[in-house]
Amino acid sequence: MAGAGEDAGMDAVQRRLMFEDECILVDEQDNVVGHESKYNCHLMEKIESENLLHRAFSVFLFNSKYELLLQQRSATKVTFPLVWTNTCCSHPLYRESELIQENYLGVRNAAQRKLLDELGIPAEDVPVDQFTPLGRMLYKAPSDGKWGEHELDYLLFIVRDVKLLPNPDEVGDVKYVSREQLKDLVSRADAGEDGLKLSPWFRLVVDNFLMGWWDHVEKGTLHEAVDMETIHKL
Ligand code: DMA
Ligand code: MN
Repeated sequence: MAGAGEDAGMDAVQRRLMFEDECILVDEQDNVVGHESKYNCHLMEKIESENLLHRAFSVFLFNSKYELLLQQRSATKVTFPLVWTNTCCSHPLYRESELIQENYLGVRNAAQRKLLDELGIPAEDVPVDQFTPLGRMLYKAPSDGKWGEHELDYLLFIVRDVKLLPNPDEVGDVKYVSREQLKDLVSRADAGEDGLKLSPWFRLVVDNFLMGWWDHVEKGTLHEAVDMETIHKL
């Protein structure tokens, strides 16, 4: 099924990451149970036949005006190209620095790595201790026939003004949005406006958590919203 020939059209940068990145496999309680290539972790056929579930993170970065930074994924992404989504998403990798469970340091390190890689945000603008892990959600979402996600996703919030230099291999466009602008974007995506799509995981966060958490961002009370005990199965 997944012969190399079928991937002939895959972007070279994204292909390299598909085989270089080794994702962390977890069970539904988020215990580490192994590791597997990013490629295999995102093949729907493997996800279904081997029930592969991997660890991921989603960063929501707000500026000091409490606007949320969104990114449009590049056209060359293998999964969910061109969709609009939260600031930055990826996977902690199966390596010592990103497996550290204490205070979620592994996930924080991965988030700092990918904010630089995708958006050119210098590490000093996003110190690892400035992320607030708010919760975890488990979801499955097909991208197209072949590819998809099945993730246990750490939701990390951070409020910082940052320097940005988006990497065109990863990011098509970026913009900061107010709540009203986000609501408008969601309505337009729901109405099927041409070319405007939101990622399924961002949509789950918008529908289940985001507006309440945004209140906490504005009031400076994010710590009150933290629930790292529950794994929300959505
Ligand atoms: C994967 O993001 C993580 C989530 C929460 C969807 P991604 O496809 O952007 O990962 P990467 O940037 O590593 O390709
Ligand atoms: Mn994934």
